Amino acid sequence: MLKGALIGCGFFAQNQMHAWQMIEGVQIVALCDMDQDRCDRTARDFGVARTYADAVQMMAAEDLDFVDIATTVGSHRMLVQAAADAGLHVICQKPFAETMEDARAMVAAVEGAGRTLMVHENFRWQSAIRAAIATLNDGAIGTPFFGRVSFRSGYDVFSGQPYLATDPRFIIQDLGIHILDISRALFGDVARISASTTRINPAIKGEDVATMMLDHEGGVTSVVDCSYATRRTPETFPQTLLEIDGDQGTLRLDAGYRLVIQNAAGEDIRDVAPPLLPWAERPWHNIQESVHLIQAHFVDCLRAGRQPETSGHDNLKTLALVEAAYASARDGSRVDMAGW
Ligand code: NAD
Ligand code: 89V
Repeated sequence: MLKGALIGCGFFAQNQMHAWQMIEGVQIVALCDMDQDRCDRTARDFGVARTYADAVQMMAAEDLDFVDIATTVGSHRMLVQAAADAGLHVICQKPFAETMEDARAMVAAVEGAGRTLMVHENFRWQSAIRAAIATLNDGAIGTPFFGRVSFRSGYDVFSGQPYLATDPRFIIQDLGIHILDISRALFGDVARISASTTRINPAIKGEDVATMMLDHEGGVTSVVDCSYATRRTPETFPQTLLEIDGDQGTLRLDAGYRLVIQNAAGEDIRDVAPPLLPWAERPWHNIQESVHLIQAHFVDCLRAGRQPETSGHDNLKTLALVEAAYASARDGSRVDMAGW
């Protein structure tokens, strides 16, 4: 039995607790949150016996294999370092770090302790995105040369996650990070990026629209476009839509989880909608299912002693794109990723 502890019992951690309960051979034996009420409520809801206000005390007192860090980004470096010092494996929520320096330090700390570090970068684990990746890798449209990876919505994310309205960085750091990571999962690593951003919603501090252009090392050009200022019907939150051109066909992931493949064989339309897990709620069920899939992957990797697909090391490349996109939006440059 793998024994874990959850740190941070807030808005999103409830999904993580539901998902841990679905995975055989794993038990969350302790919870930690500085907010006693949240911690107690989560302990009651999920039948966890022991709670702590201090993560370092918890790691010292409990016999753990891993910690699941579900706090917001400001606390990640301290908590990951403490977990490495305690010799524990780590799964940590995105955004992994606020700076590349923090991210590299965390990767080095866990690697130095000989443990596994995975970033909870779950969007590439959504079943519709997995279906698109598999179709592309099967060669159904030949060699891709263009991709559009698009997330446009008017959904009110601020009521569930109020901190998103007050952070000077919003859409690239919170949501764009997922969409950039999907582009990497589809088309590989990136040689250059440029970005422009704007803020439409006057009630928030950061940017809520970002349009980015990526030159991938393998030759694909992708456009990654994100907006939380888009009033559309039907509202597609939280779907990522795709349009990919290859030298032998096209692939689209349309609204409603409809995967459309056109090639010399004709047109193939597949329903790739995620299942509605018993504890999930529309429209979040897409994200909620990916939480189960990514946590199951973490456990598989621990058991097999292999690196997770979205390891801390891998996530440095996604984080570098976030930083480079902000730099490009600030000064109008096209950023060469070689230096990052
Ligand atoms: P939240 O503010 O609701 O919850 C965070 C909790 O962590 C709070 O209860 C807080 O008291 C606790 N906390 C903070 N620092 C702590 C510390 N040092 N020790 C113990 N407890 C501490 O935040 P949230 O909306 O649940 O977001 C958490 C993280 O999850 C964020 O990084 C966010 O970006 C991410 N998130 C990811 C997804 C996804 O799909 N991957 C979706 C939503 C949120
Ligand atoms: O996944 C996230 O980090 C969320 C959301 C999808 C709502 O942007 O903040």
